Amino acid sequence: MTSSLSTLREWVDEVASHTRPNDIHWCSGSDDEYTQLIEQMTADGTLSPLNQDTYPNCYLHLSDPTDVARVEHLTYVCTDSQEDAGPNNNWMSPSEAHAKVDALFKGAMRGRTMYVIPYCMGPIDSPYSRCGVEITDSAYVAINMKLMTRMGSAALERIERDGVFVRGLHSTGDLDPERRFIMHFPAELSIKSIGSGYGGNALLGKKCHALRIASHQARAEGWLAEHMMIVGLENPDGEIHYIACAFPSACGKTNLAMLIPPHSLSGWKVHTLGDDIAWLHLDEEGQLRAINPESGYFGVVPGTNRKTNENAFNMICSDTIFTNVARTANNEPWWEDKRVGEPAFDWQNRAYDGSNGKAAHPNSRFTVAARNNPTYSALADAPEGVPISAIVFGGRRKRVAPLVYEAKDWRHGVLVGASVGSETTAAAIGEVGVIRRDPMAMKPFCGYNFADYWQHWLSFEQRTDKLPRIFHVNWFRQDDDGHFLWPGFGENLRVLRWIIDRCENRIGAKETPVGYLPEDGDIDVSELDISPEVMRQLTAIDIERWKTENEHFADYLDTFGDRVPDALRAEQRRLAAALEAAQ
Ligand code: SAT
Ligand code: MN
Repeated sequence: MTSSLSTLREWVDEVASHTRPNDIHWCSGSDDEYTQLIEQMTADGTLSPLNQDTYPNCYLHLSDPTDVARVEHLTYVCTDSQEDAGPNNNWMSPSEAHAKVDALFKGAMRGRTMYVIPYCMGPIDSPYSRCGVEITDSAYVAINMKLMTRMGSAALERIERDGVFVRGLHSTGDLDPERRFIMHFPAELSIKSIGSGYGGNALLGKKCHALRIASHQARAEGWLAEHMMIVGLENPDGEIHYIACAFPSACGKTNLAMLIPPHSLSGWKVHTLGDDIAWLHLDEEGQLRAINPESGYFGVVPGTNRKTNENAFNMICSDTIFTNVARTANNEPWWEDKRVGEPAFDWQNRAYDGSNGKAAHPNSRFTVAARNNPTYSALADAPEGVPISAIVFGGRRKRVAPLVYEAKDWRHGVLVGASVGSETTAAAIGEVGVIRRDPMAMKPFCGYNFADYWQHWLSFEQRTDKLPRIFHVNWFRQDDDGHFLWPGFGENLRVLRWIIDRCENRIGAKETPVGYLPEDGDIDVSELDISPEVMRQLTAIDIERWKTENEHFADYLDTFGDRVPDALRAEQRRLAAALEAAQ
């Protein structure tokens, strides 16, 4: 046995003797194993089959009602020095964190099966991919990991070749929020998560490994691990551009990644690479290339309908695990704004009569293999990934941020990314709808000090002259009555088309203090019921609001002290001066 596999076995033995499971199951990742786990979970009640005639191979899992989203306040980055974790993370010293959770893990798997899940993040034969092993006592985690990652024997073989893997230890514990912690140990390449069975808290390949631990590795190794979807857009001439977009959780990355072109752009084709995470590397020619480390989607269900995302709507009619949705009388899954059927039971399995709030939890989710997506790109499995033409940041903003603008250069683009603000959503526990700073949409996911992270972003400028252009979009602008000004969803392709035309130097732009904006008429709105006045509103810059925004951002930078890169501060001051001069 090679050293990495013997290290793995030793670790598994060590965990078993501490957590005391009834038995140990090494996941092979086979389809038979998946079917068997589903049968077992159906028998013990953790899953219930949905209507198998209309939703074949679809199942419903209802979580504990206190365990429905990521818990950012219980998520820690454990580095020797608190400064290295930065003000953007909760911090605990590694020794204290280990002691705290190890006490909770003691005997935690008694009476349960321990699953050992080897997985690969990224195409199995890509030099950019990285492996991990998650040990968990949750069969729900095992079946989700099968859909979300390349899991099982092939990953184990790669671990043997690589000699390294990220260790993730997970137990649902007793689900008591008082005994729930998600701990990251970047220097040890390890994660310990206890007390939650939900999504990003428990599927450790996702945010814990592919973002928090990977961002730390990426900094040391010269690449980027980002909260970005990746999509290829093919115009009627067959020219494809790949773009990577970073938006906070539940702001439409999945919808954008699989959008359906509107009628007036019906010659366009969409190729989905990923909906949540991108790993970006410079190749030998200095071109930035992206892979999606995941192989499935863990998407927000409410709001998915034939109009907003027909591809997703159809995709989740088979082979899907639903979490915390409601059910109709004939046992079909139901959610708010599904626009077909009526809820009979809510997400807590209570008869639904409208008096208990929403029928589906606002953060209810579907898990489905990416291959089920009708617009799945064949290149999603390409070891070399895809070349990125544009990076797009965005948030959910009623005001301030226009529909789209382009950064003046890479350095300014880093400022644009670092200053992203967004209204909070149901994807994390906490108040919904308040504006918070969410740099690069990585606030909950950057495994180290944001100041160092911005410096890392800035450093790419010295390494190549082929960097992609950087843009910012906002699909969520509202008028004074609270109506959305932009229709969003498939219509967003109109904006992406402008972005591609900019990348190809095919179209001019209006220079403003905040960056380049579309000239009147340059975003094609044919067949849309949207007046020139509304388009002007969507592409207008309110200098006073921007000044306030930029001042808030300067205050935010101050919270990172001396570690903030000078170049970023200089960009912030340049913007302040440009806004002043524009008055
Ligand atoms: O819960 S997850 O982190 O997996 C989903 C999300 O918040 O983006
Ligand atoms: Mn996400």
